[in-house]
Amino acid sequence: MGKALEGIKVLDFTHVQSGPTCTQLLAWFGADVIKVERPGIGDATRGQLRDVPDADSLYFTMLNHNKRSIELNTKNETGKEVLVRLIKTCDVLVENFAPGALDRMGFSWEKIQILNSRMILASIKGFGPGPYEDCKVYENIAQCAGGAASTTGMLGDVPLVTGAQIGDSGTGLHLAFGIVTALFHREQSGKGQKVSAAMQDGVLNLCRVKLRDQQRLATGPLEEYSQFGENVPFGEATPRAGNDSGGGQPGRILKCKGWKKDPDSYTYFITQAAVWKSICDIIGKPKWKEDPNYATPKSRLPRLNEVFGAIEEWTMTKTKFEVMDICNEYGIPVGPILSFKELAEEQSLRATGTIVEVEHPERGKYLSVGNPVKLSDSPVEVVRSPLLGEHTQEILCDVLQYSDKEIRDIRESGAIGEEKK
Ligand code: CAO
Repeated sequence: MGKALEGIKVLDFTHVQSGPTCTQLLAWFGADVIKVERPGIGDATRGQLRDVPDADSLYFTMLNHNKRSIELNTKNETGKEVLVRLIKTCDVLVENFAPGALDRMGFSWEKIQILNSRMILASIKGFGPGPYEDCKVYENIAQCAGGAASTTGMLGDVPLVTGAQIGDSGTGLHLAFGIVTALFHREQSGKGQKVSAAMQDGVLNLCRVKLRDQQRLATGPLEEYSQFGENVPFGEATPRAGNDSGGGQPGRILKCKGWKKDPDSYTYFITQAAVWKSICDIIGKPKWKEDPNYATPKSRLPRLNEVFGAIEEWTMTKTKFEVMDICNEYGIPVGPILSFKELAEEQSLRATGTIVEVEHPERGKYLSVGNPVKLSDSPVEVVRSPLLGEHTQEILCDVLQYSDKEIRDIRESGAIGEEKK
């Protein structure tokens, strides 16, 4: 049986992280992703954060698996003709250029529709229509403009960005969902459509619980935030809440045995109401089960610091993995803080293909994150990223059906760069 997106051709004009995340997912599900890159230059990330001289960086290789690369200067007249043929042949065009770049190239949405009415044009921009629509945006700007930074960090301290790339990879995921939905719609309508995902919108979507809390502030303090028990008044906006869970089941990050030497010897601990009695027994506070100051979730909210202080006294006597083992027996939700060293070595993640080892001709073996979404009938084989222009000849010949003579002429025009050995 074929892969889920087999037969779908994607004209991939993406670069850096947000767009490539999206097209990599489509490639993993079986789409033929043709990455268009400037001759001799390519995606800027090929050369960024290089760890092996003259080899494509990990930044690039980890975001561009299972794609083919064609070098094509789309500002050259012959290059534009090749691009027209690509647009007529492909199902989806994905881009995350700065605002207006595709129009400046001469390929507006109106023109693309005339060339191929079934084409789906999918774009990532920093902002949607409005005052900031012309701005360039990178990850951390999106985290700030989408509300994540104002709610991340400790109360009274500076806003923080997070290591999770919710602006780039998060928006790439949103866009992939939009593309697949538009492909599904095309089955009925026979027509393509424009799919837009703004990074600000994507981050805001992932932070929607904070907009929930913003509105709850109008009716009183947010009692599950630690500052409530600390008698710190709330301001006008959803505050930073440190490691508070922020949900209906209070949680915190607590120290575990070895925390003084190991910066990751911590656990997340959730005081889920359903297992409160087991928590009391495990931490040696059996009287809290019946004590009206601790017995109900509501009664515990003003004294979260005391409650988590007592739990931490217990977690500090155990390693983060012992806490996990003991608590899991009682259905208490906890999670160790795993370092990237631990994740890289975790065999269960290797077994599921979530972490994969890939062989690359320029750099040898490296680790990457595989497809986090598993389809039972569309297994993913992670194939190394393409070298710059590695597939120019085969795409011109096999996909676009140019003759050898035509390819020589295209090459002479300077539209596709040097021939690869
Ligand atoms: N042939 C010829 N020209 C090409 C080309 C090709 N194959 N591919 C790209 N170009 C040109 C573009 O047409 C553009 O030219 P003009 O500026 O003359 O119109 C130029 O290369 C630069 O493209 P760009 O504007 O996208 O790149 P940048 O470095 O100036 O900006 C970025 C980078 C990321 C800030 C911007 O693309 C952006 O804001 N993108 C949208 C938001 C986004 O995705 N941000 C996430 C980035 S991290 O994942």
